[in-house]
Amino acid sequence: MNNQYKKTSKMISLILRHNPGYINTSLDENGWLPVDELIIGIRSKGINIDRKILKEIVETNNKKRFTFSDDMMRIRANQGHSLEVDVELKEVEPPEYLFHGTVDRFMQSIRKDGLLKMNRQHVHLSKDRETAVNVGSRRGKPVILTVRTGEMYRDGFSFFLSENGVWLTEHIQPKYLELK
Ligand code: HQG
Repeated sequence: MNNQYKKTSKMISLILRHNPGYINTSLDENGWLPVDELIIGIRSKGINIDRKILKEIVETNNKKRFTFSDDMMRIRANQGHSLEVDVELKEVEPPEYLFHGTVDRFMQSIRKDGLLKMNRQHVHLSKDRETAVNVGSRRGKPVILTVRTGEMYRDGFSFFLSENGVWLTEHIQPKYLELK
């Protein structure tokens, strides 16, 4: 993806996950925004975009962050919201272990309170270590936590798998973390 597309993609993440007010609009309760409104809003920020470019950005997005409705009239982010929207996540039985990437400076608090969703709607987990390394690396030297998700599921906790393969849950108590 070229730099201009990357910049536009970040703006779309901001609008569809956190702040549609940035382009004076709002999402519906399921997180959808009319495609035309998004295009007009992005253009108002001086960025060149049309349906074809938007489709290309959605298709080439490295994490498949966005989805069009079947009729291509609306668009939403698959996960990662801080806004309270219901993206109709599928509840799924998780594998025995999932991973979370963080950094050492948060570990004292994580040992005490477990993993919290902080500003987002869920705690984010990945099925492979490599993804967790990338997530943690956004903040510094990554610390990778292994979560006993199978045990959590058997204890009655719910897990969701987003359209783009991110595992989500409400909270992870410290007792489910493999801590040395
Ligand atoms: C930490 C990106 C202190 C947590 C990524 C994380 C991911 C605690 C931060 C997605 C804590 C929250 C999500 C506690 C958790 N005390 N710190 N008790 N519990 N934390 O960004 O998982 O590019 O909301 O470890 O790739 O880092 O946006 O979550 O460091 O998939 O699509 O609090 O965002 O994807 O940070 O990242 P975030 P995350 P996108």
